[in-house]
Amino acid sequence: MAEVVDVRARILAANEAAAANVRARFARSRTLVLNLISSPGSGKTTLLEATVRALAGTRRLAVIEGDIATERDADRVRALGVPAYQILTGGACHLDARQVVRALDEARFGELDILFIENVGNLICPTSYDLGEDFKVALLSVAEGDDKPFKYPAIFARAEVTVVTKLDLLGHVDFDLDAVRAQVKTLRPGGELVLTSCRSGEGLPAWLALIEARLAAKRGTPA
Ligand SMILES: Nc1nc2c(ncn2[C@@H]2O[C@H](COP(=O)(O)OP(=O)(O)OP(=O)(O)O)[C@@H](O)[C@H]2O)c(=O)[nH]1
Ligand SMILES: [Mg+2]
Repeated sequence: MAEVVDVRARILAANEAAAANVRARFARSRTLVLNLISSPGSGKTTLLEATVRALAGTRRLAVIEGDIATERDADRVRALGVPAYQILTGGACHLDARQVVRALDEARFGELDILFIENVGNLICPTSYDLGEDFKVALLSVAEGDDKPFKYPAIFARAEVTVVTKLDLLGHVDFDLDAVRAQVKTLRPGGELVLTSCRSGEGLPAWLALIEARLAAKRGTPA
């Protein structure tokens, strides 16, 4: 048991060192880095597609995709003319910062305003791994149930921003938005909650404004 704890501590220490490397690179360039985390199918890539469509004309963007298999998500982003690097974890249920360092070294994105990292679809494992991001974004679709923040508290406590997705489906499922609001507020007082639908476009202006405000804050310029 002591050995298991030791190995886990060493893995996390190596991850922390790599995360510090990522953070230092992007502190110099004042690039905003987001780490998107949710269960499979909550709409991470769809939100990224909408986001890069809106921002690519004015911002230098790149995306790192994490999946256990296939280049599908990276291909969806590339189809929009934005560079994307696909990390294949070969079965691992989360990205770690060493993979992000390797991806950055290989991808050579050049100067960026915003880097989006889409983690492997999983609400649990990615939570413990700092990737050197400025902040984590937890996504929760209305089809997943309104009890999820309290059932998976760690991610909703660590994410500065929670995005509720697929709002257009609200009439078809039992999902109490106020209950989710209350749970997120308990787990992350002061955290931000954004309600979106990529189908109707609802909430996307608020999401984009949040990103621009964070970028301005990182650069010390007015939003
Ligand atoms: N109705 C509706 N469907 C959506 C919305 N956003 C995403 N979807 C659908 O949800 C499914 C999964 O979306 P993805 O964006 O691939 O989800 P993901 O979180 O990236 O999935 P993984 O990468 O596999 O974890 C797709 O069929 C999308 O079309 C939305 O706002 N409304
Ligand atoms: Mg995806």
